Amino acid sequence: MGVLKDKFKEKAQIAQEEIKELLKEHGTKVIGEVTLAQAYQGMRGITGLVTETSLLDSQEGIRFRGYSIPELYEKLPKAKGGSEPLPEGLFYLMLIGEIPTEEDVTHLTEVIQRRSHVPLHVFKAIDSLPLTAHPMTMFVVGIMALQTDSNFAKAYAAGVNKKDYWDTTFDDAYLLIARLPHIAAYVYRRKYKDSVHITPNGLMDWAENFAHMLGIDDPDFKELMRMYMTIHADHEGGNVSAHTTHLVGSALSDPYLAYAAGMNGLAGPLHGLANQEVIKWIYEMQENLGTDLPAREQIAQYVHDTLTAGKVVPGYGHAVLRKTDPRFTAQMEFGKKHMPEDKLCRTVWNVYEVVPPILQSVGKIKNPWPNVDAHSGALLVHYGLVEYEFYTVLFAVSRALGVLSSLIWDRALAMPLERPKSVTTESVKQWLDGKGHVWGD
Ligand code: HAX
Repeated sequence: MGVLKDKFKEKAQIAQEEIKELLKEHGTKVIGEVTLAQAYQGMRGITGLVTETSLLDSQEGIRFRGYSIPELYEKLPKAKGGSEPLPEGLFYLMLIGEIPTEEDVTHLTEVIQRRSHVPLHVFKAIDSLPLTAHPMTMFVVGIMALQTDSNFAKAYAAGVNKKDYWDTTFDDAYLLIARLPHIAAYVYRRKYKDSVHITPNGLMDWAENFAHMLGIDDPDFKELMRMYMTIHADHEGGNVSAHTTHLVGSALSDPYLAYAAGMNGLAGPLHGLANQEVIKWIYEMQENLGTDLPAREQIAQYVHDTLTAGKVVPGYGHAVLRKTDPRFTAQMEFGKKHMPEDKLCRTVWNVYEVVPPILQSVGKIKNPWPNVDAHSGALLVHYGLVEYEFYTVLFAVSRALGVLSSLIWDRALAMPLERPKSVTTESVKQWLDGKGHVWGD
């Protein structure tokens, strides 16, 4: 761990100085204004956060430290014989801000493997839940049980200097990332495979070992896991999972508490749970229409029925994006390469042709295009991972890379307690009547 930590420390010291200067010179510059509508409507479009790891462009999609998804494919190291980027490399990039060499990534993989042992009480905590519990509930309970190992919490209790908060945050983040695949695989095998668990293989890379522990050793599935773990890792700072992790972390809650909180947000159907909702929606459509390859006209009718029933079309729309999500495109390309005749994938591609014009015609929907969740389930089903309630757990394991590298940066940059101002409707009415107000002039 030492090499990466030293490199991070060096980068963080430079960034601390730069930001200090930047704020000294430009700290009073205005970067936006806030309307009353924004305060009531989910704060869309308000710029009020700094997240170093990635930046989302509404037209182009996500860039990780300046690199788009196609650029990551070109530049990040791959497994031997593989063509998908290794997620460890993305973690390095988000943390350090530079594309790692193959040697850097191999080192990172080895360090992660050495730290992947999960204490027994974590499994016992998961086992105490009924089998009917949602996999995300089991997963988050596992993370909370692991919190007993927090180095940050111990260091804080011992009175560590605030300048060193980042150090144990770094250690906790690393340990969490190393252990999450085992916890997630344990949840999967407990719930769906009669608790027949698979021992981790210390010679595999992070995503490969995860696939192995899930029980799917097909080399193409391992490639899918490398891709999946890479593209789901981060989506700048305002989305619910990233923002929650940052917010809870800002109270100096340790990385386990902060990440668990973020993953509770990911478990919402408007966020990460949408990946299970998409596949559920397609299965219901197939059942309703009595075919596993519905025609475009049938899909169109089903979409209209969904909207008429007052429900959302899962996997479509986004709070920031206004074009097809490049993470959807990456998955579609994977599908076209590995399973061009797969009926479920073909249905996803037909849905992609049918849904956008219908959503556009509704008028109020700002983004009619697919997001990351519209495709992932169909690829997973192809390799036998059919238990769709588990899909958000996969997302959560990947998301750890982004939100935890951000949390390390939060600590290194001494980001303070987050505490925006709120108002009441009564105070708004008084302000509008010119009778005084509770916020600035
Ligand atoms: N189907 C039907 N209606 C939709 C819609 C969709 N896919 N997307 C947006 N709308 C509706 C909204 O519900 C809203 O309706 P009301 O005014 O009646 O409340 C209206 O269109 C305007 O919404 P918007 O401004 O376009 O979108 P928001 O920023 O409010 O919400 C969401 C963004 C992602 C939550 C939204 O598009 C949605 O619910 N999509 C379906 C669920 C989904 O796929 N979520 C995953 C998003 C990506 C992600 O975080 N992955 O983890």
